[in-house]
Amino acid sequence: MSQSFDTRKLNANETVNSAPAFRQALLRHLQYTVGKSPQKASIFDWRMALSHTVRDYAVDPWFDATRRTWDEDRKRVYYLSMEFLIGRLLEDQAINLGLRDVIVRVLSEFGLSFADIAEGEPDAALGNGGLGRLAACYLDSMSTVGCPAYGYGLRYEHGLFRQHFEHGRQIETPENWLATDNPWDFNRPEAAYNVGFGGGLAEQDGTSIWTPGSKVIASAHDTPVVGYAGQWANTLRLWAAMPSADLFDLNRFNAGDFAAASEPEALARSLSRVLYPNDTTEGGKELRLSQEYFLTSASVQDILRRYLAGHENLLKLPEFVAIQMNDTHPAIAGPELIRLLVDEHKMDFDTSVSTVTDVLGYTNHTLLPEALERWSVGLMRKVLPRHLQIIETLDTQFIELQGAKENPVRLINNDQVSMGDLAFTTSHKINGVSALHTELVSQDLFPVHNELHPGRIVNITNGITPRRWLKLANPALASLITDTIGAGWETDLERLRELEPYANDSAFREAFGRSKAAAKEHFIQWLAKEHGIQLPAEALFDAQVKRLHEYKRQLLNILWTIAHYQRIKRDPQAGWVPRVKILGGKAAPSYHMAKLIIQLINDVAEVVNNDPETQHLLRVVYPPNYGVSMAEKLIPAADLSEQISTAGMEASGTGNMKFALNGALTIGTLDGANVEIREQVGAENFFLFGLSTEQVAQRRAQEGHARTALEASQTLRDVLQAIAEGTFSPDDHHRYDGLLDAMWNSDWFLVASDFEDYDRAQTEVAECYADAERWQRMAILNVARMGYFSSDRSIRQYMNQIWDVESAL
Ligand code: 26Q
Repeated sequence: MSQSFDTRKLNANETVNSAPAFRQALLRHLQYTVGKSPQKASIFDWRMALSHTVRDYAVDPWFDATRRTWDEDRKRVYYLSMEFLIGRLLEDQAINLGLRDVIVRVLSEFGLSFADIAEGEPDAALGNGGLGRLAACYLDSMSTVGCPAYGYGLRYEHGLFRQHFEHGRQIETPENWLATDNPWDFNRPEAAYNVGFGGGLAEQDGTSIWTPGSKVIASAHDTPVVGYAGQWANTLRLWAAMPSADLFDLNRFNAGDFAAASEPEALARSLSRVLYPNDTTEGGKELRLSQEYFLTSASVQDILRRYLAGHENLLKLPEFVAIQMNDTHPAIAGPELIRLLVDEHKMDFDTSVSTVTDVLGYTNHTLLPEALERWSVGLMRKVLPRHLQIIETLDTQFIELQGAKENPVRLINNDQVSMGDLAFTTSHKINGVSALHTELVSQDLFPVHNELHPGRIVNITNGITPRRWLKLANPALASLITDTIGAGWETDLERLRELEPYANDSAFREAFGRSKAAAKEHFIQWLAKEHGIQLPAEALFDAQVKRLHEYKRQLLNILWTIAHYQRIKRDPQAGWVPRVKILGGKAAPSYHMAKLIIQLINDVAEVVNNDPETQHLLRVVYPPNYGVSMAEKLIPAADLSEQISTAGMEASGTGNMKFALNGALTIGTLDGANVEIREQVGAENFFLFGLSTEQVAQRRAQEGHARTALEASQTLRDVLQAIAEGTFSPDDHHRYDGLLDAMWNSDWFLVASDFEDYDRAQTEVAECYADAERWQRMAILNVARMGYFSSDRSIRQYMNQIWDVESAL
């Protein structure tokens, strides 16, 4: 790959990249696609015209890549995911196509700002959190490294709910990203498949015949995903659910019962209506299981159709097809593929199992028992009777494989199908998402599988795309890097190492400081404009943004914040480092404790921010509706990154990587990818605290550990007492009774056990920040040593270790 950016490689027709050509294309779209003149066009009209123009540039590399994959008969990767948290696309695609500077120039001729126009695009929020964002980063990297690939997902009408606060409480409202046109979408009504549900089984010549009771049409919508420098492009194919024509009850309609006539239609459409807002399982929901099957069946049919268009012999499927399951959500892919090979293509059962296993890979993202998917046999029989039958056979074979074991692991336990065990038995490779997590997956989650199939479990530590999370999100730091080490780091992130010597260069340190100040200023402006909140630029920006979860311990953060507040109150003149506590993230609508923690944070903010004695030293802000676009502004502005989960509970984390890459220092536990980040950046450039995974297990086994820890910490007891006295909830002294009770009597997440050490680490943070030169040095070394966490590295590892596929570049 070229080191310096070469616009000629962006497009076959190099003249297209000039400003005059771009202007002409833009004005053409404004007039003929949008139907407006430059004089009458609104900012929305300009965004539509601009998006269509940029999209045109994506089409040539997209066609080329598709054609070459066919002509060269290449193996393709299929990434199946219930979530793709892609966010906005306009600036991202513009950057990858090398068009950003041209766009800025052309728009300025019309008195328009690219930033303002881009801001109007709704986030495609088709995911909850880390797992969905990882899928989006991997799409970008697969295109950038030239891995022929398709992302398959659902085209939810409503992505993740919108969050706002009323009296500090989270309120959810529907998200509506498709309310206005989606300019990136190529509708492909010809790519449509029937997906069957329910019905019954019949026997014929010893094989089963499944006759579904109903069917729904999956209709494809494609988005081109261009890699950096426009050398390759893949497809994100999202399925929309459509009622089959015979669903509309014409008799009822003609009889005047219009509402009832459209009921079955509405039911069919519900399969792609809304994303489930939980990032752990919500058991027993028929609609969720149906959504998972809908995605999987449509995708697998599409994959086989494409394979059979160029090949006949299904035994060779693994030579040309790799399917990756993003967690167990599409784990019905195993039984579905076996069903198609056996029932439709007449392959024998055992051959089909080994063929399918060679095709499939499974990525595990969690160890939490409540997050491991299980579906009741009753529900499976109702919705997918043939698949249940196949799973029962696989279960029998798996028991046999374990020999005369007394308590064999089973795919079906207590009338529940364990999707993790199913995914394992139907995959040739299973991967965890950080070194520590993979270790725990082998030892705690799949010890028996691991012994039966040594070498099947591999680690692929997560990564993030440096295009969106540095070049796009942090233009000031990105240009400083380019000015210092030259271009090329965008696709070779290890080159950031060349920055290391500059940590000792005072001129560079100053420039680095200015880039951080610029990112802070940008965030401050945005926060003032969007939320009317004013922040002091010189304060330490201390950020924890991620989904709300007890194991992520936002509670530890806010309890320490209260302790800090109490100390400032006691001695306001003690030379405190001014701090802004920034929190953000959504709680699952039914997760009561998580919502209570949000309310506590907002209640504390109300008191702390309005205290004239402390205002200038401590602020707490919780901007609502955290998502990809907010992250792009917030993360570059942070000085300190809070990665404080109970050890052993965060599979990897990827926010931790985004912060460190943008020059924030981490305060964190030895959990997930924190362990590897610390190894890379150096222990001396990382604020470590807390119990290790092993110590967590020991501590939990100690009777009354919560009380013991509390009795040892006067600081924490004072905090809990203030909460109990209603200091932060004067209107309701009992609001936090449940939370306090959990702290004293169970504390599963060991907030009390880790409090004192966290406090020690936070004191170190403040001391360090007071020494600006030292802090700057540490921050620069963090940036310089984060190259390993590029998602390009992760994707190359998947290609080599799991998919056995080669780059087409
Ligand atoms: C399953 C069934 C029914 C309803 C919802 C779900 C569901 C949905 C989303 C279960 C889990 C999720 C999301 C999980 C997730 O985001 N996990 C995170 O994945 C990241 C990428 O690997 C890791 O970095 C994080 O550590 C992990 O928490």
